[in-house]
Amino acid sequence: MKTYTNVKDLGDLQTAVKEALEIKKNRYAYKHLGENKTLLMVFFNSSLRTRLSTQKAGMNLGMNTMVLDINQGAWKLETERGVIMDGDKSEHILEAIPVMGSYCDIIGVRAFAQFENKEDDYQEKILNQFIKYSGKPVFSMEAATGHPLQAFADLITIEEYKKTARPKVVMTWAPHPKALPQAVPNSFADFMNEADVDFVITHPEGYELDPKFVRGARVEYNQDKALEGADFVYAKNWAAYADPNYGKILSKDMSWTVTTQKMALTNNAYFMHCLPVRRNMIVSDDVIESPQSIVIPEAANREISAQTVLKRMLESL
Ligand code: AN0
Ligand code: CP
Repeated sequence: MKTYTNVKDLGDLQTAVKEALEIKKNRYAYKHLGENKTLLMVFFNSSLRTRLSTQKAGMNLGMNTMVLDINQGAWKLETERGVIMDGDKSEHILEAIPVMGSYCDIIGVRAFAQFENKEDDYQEKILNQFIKYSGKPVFSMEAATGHPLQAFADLITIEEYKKTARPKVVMTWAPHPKALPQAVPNSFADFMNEADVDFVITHPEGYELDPKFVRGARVEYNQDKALEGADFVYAKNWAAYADPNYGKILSKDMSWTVTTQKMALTNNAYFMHCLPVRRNMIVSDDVIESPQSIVIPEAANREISAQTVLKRMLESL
């Protein structure tokens, strides 16, 4: 595997989930695969889970791991070509990327949508420059339009907890005080559309996601109706995608918060969220603390999704 930016990079999804579950049973089975290989993780944005789980995954495989926080101690990077660099940015990304590539064997990149220019975000301008100029395999640790390590961990979790062959999975928008990217819901939709599940998306009008990710999924504007009979409730906030409101907050309607009353509409569903989550905005204390909440095992599976991807990248070096 040379890049990991979306579901297609995994090839057959059932095979990938099977491989992940095998790795989970014996996560040190491949500890010689990464010997003398270096993983570099580059963060343009904050992280708790991705940072720790991906580093742990690399260590399980015997890799050396290095982390660079671009905004804490590195030079500020210019990303546009042709700019006269007389401002606060000391280095151009066109030098920084090949230099970073020269110190490692595999690179992970976190670069969120900036909500300044929809085209730049949806063309994955930063991630694609790493792919083009680093000379190394590159994987997304949440880029502008996707978070495929999260969605892969989510799918592994659903596979572990499902009680029926084809569970109903409902992804619901929920309110949040700040504008958040569409990366997590985009990737979750991308994976669920490929998986053997009955997938429904629910959100207020105006929050339609890019059709490239929604594809044939059912969209239901009535949250209560969508939640009926759900086996899994996947909550997430995102800012508007559609023009002219790209990156804007259109609603903070607290009637969309996932509460005990909302969960009562479901088929005793499991509650999922990628975390970090704002309690009593996205989900009530009661729901996230209930036995049906699987947010902790979901986060733990981030180590497994990362290890599966890193193993495949190491195997193709
Ligand atoms: C980010 C987001 O919504 O994309 C990261 C989630 C994994 N969340 C925040 O910035 C709070
Ligand atoms: N879910 C997730 O990616 O969390 P972090 O932002 O903490 O890495």
